[in-house]
Amino acid sequence: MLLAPVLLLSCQFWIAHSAGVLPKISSTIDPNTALVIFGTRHGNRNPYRFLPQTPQTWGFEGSNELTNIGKRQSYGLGSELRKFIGNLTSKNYNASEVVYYSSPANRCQMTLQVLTAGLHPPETWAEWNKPVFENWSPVPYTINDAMLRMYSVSECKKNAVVWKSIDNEEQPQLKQLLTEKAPLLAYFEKNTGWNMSNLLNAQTLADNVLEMCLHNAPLPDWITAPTANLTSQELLAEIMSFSEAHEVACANYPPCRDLMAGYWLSDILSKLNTANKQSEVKLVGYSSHSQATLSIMKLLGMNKNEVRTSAGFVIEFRKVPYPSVRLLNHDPNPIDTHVIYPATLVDSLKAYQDADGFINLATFSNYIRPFAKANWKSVCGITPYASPHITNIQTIFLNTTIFS
Ligand SMILES: *[C@@H]1O[C@H](CO)[C@@H](O)[C@H](O)[C@H]1NC(C)=O
Ligand SMILES: *[C@@H]1O[C@H](CO)[C@@H](O)[C@H](O)[C@H]1NC(C)=O
Ligand SMILES: *[C@@H]1O[C@H](CO)[C@@H](O)[C@H](O)[C@H]1NC(C)=O
Ligand SMILES: *[C@@H]1O[C@H](CO)[C@@H](O)[C@H](O)[C@H]1NC(C)=O
Ligand SMILES: CC(=O)N[C@H]1CO[C@H](CO)[C@@H](O)[C@@H]1O
Repeated sequence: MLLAPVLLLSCQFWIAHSAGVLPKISSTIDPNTALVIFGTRHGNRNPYRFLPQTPQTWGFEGSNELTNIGKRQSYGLGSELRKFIGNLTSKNYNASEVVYYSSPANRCQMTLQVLTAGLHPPETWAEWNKPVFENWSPVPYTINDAMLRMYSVSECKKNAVVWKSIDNEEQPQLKQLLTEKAPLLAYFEKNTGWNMSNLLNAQTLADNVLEMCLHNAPLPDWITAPTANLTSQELLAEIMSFSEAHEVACANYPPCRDLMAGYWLSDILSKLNTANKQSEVKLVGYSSHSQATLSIMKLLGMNKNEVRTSAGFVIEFRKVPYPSVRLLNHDPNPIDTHVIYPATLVDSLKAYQDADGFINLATFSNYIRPFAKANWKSVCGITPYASPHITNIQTIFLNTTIFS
């Protein structure tokens, strides 16, 4: 029992510091920025599967659904984006100025809904029911499965190909985890009854423990008073290290990374090109999952190894003094507060940043263009006249589809 308060503290400490040292203050938008594009992973969500005996005090939304913490994170992102863009767009929703896209998954749509509530508090003519909805008005968005949730597009034959070595734990980093952490995984397996030779189960354990920490729920005895030869704090950190193992492995594996984010990347490239000509659109937003969001951040040339819930990227585009883009990260810190800050770029792009951190649009476009795949059907192996008798592949990557 003595351990519990200490562990609770370390739980909180882990949450507060899990994103590393984040800047306290967000970057300021460039005065010449004409278009802002952002992408985000959905906010905090429930695990795919609950540990036995849980949830008792949390998890009522159901498996994989957005939690209240996820709503707060996403609202925090929307509010911070509004502070960042200032009057680049009106606060009221204006259909000519802003465009939003979401994965069909409930958690992504709900993320975008609360995010736009933070971005678009209605004023004057847009107010409609002030007593009940003082600061909220509906904001529409487009659902795009292939762009933002490619991993579950059943007619994309390529999914089964690129996910196979991940689902089978054959990617080097997954194999290494299974070998190096074998005693630990055996300890998890003994206490959860879940087969830990499938690392998705270790991820699900990490997701459960994270929710327990966030909700101040009691942790199981085998974590607070471990019989394994490590302290409860060490065990907690070890469990958390399995978070999103498969999604990170995908983003590190070029065939998977490119399939998850190539079509999305082509949309961003096209938005930048349109803005460089003439466009009324000033803000574009996307709500997606970890494998696509981490993958696209890598394709955009950002140095990034994980993307937490409600975290992602921001791109500023300006035409003056010359067409150029600047890349930023956004991260929750850890729940209601959100911070937007400069991205660390890969060396080959870093060399082209000017004093403000902007890169010539032509240089940047040349860097990303090889990965941008507007024709996703062709990338997926869908031939124009093929008959649709391919639905049985759906089951092959079912295990991948339930996570994000
Ligand atoms: C927008 O904000 C900037 C900076 O705060 C200010 O200089 C500018 O006048 C504002 N523009 C409009 C149309 O309100
Ligand atoms: C909506 O945005 C467009 C394009 O910027 C602008 O012309 C129009 O005046 C805006 N509408 C309102 C009501 O602000
Ligand atoms: C216990 O310690 C031994 C020796 O340091 C180590 O090899 C083993 O992996 C540890 N067990 C667990 C469950 O971490
Ligand atoms: C766990 O899963 C692996 C691979 O699917 C299987 O070989 C092994 O027998 C399973 N272990 C148990 C205890 O069911
Ligand atoms: C390897 C593995 O865990 N396969 C599982 C995939 O999902 C189905 C149903 O959800 C399970 O029955 C399999 O065991």
